[in-house]
Amino acid sequence: MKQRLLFLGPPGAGKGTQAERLCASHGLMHLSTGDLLRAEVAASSPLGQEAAAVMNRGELVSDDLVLAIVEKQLNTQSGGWLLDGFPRTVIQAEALEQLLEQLKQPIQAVVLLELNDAVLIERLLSRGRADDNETVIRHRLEVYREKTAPLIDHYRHQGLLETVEAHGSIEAITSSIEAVLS
Ligand code: B4P
Repeated sequence: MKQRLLFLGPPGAGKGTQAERLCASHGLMHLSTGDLLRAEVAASSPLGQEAAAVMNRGELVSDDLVLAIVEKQLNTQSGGWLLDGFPRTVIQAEALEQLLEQLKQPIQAVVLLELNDAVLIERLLSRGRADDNETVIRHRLEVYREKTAPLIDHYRHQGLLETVEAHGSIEAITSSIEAVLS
């Protein structure tokens, strides 16, 4: 299976859920910018205090802050990895490409998890995280369309994009992802 991967998709598509399963069974490092930011928030670090308010409004944390976190993690990694929820803007994608060029570790595939808004909203409301109320969720979907969705064409043009329908059981979706990455 391919070893250097990105997961792209709207909030609630199941990026975190699928990334955890795939990394556990294929020995990849799971790098979730959402999880890393939530850990900073839980630790009440200066970075976490800055990120908490932004995340609870459904906005994106600044590119500089997220890039610093990712760079630190990738610099210490020699095996395969899966970036979950990063990049989320064209600026983050371009910075990532530069970093990976230096590390001589190009991306091998980008998996886009696709799901309609009604199911996304239903899933997030039942997850019930601090940033999961309906007003904030709708705003996160708008931010996704405006800032993250342009990355779909960006990676399609590079011939890296694989699209997976993210509706159905968790196990069936994992199998579909493994099939496009084999
Ligand atoms: P993330 O932590 O990345 O989370 P997400 O996009 O909301 O959810 P994900 O798609 O991972 O869904 P999950 O598996 O949990 O982002 C949170 C915030 O962090 C952002 O809004 C932003 O503020 C900040 N952030 C993160 N990265 C950033 C970056 N690069 N730049 C700037 N800001 C950044 O699944 C959702 C729910 O569905 C779960 O309850 C799950 O159990 C359920 N589920 C999953 N698959 C299912 C299935 N097949 N059937 C039924 N339920 C399912």
